[in-house]
Amino acid sequence: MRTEKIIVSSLQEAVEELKRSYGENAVVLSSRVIKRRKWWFFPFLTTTLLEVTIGIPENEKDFKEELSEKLKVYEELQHLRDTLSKVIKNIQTAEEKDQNQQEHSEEFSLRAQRILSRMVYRGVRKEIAKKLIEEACGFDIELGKLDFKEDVYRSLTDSFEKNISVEGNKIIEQTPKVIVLVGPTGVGKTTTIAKLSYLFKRAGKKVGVITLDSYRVGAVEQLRSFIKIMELPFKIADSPEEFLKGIKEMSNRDVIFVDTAGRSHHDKLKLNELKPFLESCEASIYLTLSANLSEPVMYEVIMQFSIFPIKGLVFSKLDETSYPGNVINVAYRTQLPILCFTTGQTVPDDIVMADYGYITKLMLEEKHEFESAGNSPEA
Ligand SMILES: Nc1nc2c(ncn2[C@@H]2O[C@H](COP(=O)(O)OP(=O)(O)O)[C@@H](O)[C@H]2O)c(=O)[nH]1
Ligand SMILES: [Mg+2]
Repeated sequence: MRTEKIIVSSLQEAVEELKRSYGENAVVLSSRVIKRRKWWFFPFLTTTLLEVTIGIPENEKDFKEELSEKLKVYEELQHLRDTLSKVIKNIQTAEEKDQNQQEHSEEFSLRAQRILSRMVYRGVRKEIAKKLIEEACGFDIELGKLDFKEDVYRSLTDSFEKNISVEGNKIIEQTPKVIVLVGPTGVGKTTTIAKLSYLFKRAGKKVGVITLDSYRVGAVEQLRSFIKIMELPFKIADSPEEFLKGIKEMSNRDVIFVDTAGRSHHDKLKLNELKPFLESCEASIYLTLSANLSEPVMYEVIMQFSIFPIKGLVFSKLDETSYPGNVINVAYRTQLPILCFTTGQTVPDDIVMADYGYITKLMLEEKHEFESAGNSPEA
């Protein structure tokens, strides 16, 4: 730190001068009062001033400039990175689109090619997307190519109907007596049971709920509070006997939802513990898969849970993925019917009973809105 002396008339002036001439980091080290003659020929007339010693950090100016230069570089780098990632994404999309469209330009009409590449971009495997589009199309003599039989939405919905199975709302009409949700921890089983209970109750069904999840702290309370609001009978069971007793007590109900502990799909022993519960009644068992899992992981979970007779699938957390094509691939390949989709954390709103219109919307819309299907989107 180097020092300098300045003469000022007040400390206030010293501080102002300091800031103005030496920057924010200069400091007052000391000060002393001095007398100065006003005019040389009247030596007895003096004025009182302050001599202030200030300390100025060495290379302060250089350091600040360097820092601001560096920050500028970082900002530019960040900007460049953002731009690059956008560009790469666009190039990939554009390349994929071009490739898909070129590959199929002989076979499909332009609008069919466009929908095909959109589906592939959204995660549907190319061979599955192609099969689905082919079924949605007929041969157009004028074009000399395959084109959608009707409007895009209608044609694609028909094709999904032929290739994928859904339970949808019909399960509310012909409800099985016992519906069980199994699946990995945290996938959304308990939340989904609460949503389903509401939907079935709203449709006039007598609903009961049993939970086998007495392991996790708070798990029972979470469900109990939903069920209490809905004024539904609720039981906790931790042995097959208690479970059967609960089922018996609720025999006047149209449907009993059974929530299970979210056990790790790697944990075979604990999965096996569930078996005697479920074998003791004729339960319809649905496996809950989070839509944001990768396709191979979904198959792995299905394999692990296939110690149970899985009747169908629930896809949760659809709101957490931009690539719902996974869901189509898994439903197409396993031919397991989809019971419902869940689309957020809010009970009871964030659920859609699976239907073909909704699946079509998932594929066609750039940003899918999560309300139940009904209106056909522009494609
Ligand atoms: N984003 C999102 N979160 C969900 C959804 N369903 C459940 N969750 C959240 O996932 C977490 C675990 O849910 P829970 O029902 O306790 O899972 P469980 O362990 O399978 O019973 C909670 O924070 C839920 O709010 C969904 O559809 N979307
Ligand atoms: Mg739970």
